[in-house]
Amino acid sequence: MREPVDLTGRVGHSKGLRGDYSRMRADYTVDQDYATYTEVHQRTWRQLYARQRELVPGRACAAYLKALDVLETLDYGRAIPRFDDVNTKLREATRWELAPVPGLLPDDVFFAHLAQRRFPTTVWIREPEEFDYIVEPDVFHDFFGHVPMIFDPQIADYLQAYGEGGLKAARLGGLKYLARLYWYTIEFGLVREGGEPRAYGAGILSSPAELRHAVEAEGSHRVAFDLIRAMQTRYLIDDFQKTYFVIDSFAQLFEETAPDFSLLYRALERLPELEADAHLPTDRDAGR
Ligand code: HBI
Ligand code: FE
Repeated sequence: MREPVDLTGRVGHSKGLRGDYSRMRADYTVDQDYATYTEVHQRTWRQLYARQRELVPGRACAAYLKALDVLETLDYGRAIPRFDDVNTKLREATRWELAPVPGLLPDDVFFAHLAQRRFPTTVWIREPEEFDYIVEPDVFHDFFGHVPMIFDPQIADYLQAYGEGGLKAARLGGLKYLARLYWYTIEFGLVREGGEPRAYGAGILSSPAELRHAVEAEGSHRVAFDLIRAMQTRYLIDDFQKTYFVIDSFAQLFEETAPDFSLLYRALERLPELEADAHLPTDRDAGR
């Protein structure tokens, strides 16, 4: 049994956040109190799942679809998943587990969990009137968007390395660069498969409209992944992304982000920040 993440609770962290942080443990985890899900919550899950499940073939990457097949042996689409059931499969696949949390965590807490191969996963689900859009990640965003990707060994190792790097970045003043890297890969990343862009980012995979916009729309700005370019580029949290970075493989992502980032942060301090919709002559177009 790994020692629990030893982090002092933050006073005031949860101000304005949606979840119930009042009963969380020192490491910000809570119990998934399955009995608290109502029939309305379960119906919301089934409807969100059914709609998105139709859209992912031909748009999500192969690793995602392969993991969804495994998860659907747990009747994944029929009801809000039980952490224990999914953790049994996930541990088997990549030695990761999901940690039930009330919602967004402070960066350093989030990184500490990732560094120990634990993915903080929100326990609450959106209300029916939020069916098409929520600001904070809910159980559908996490379980439908993130969880299948953690079944891929390369992504699993990248996420752990990202967590370790995050703890270091916090000390080196590199947090905002690392947050952009997370955003343009784990949340909104595309990977090229058979010459075509396919989604591996959870924010794309869990959104019906953005899945089409990112993967198929003619006008979307898709550029070949470039670590510095991604870390320089601001991102939008309440609209489709203006730029999508396309990797050739998860191995490429893992290898390009393996080196120590300390020197990178110092170089980035001297480079201009780029707007989300910037188009540079050096951008290698990653087409349709
Ligand atoms: N907390 N629960 C949760 N889930 C996230 O995806 C998350 C987070 N805290 C911070 C965060 N993501 C991003 O700022 C990362 O860049 C660290
Ligand atoms: Fe997310």
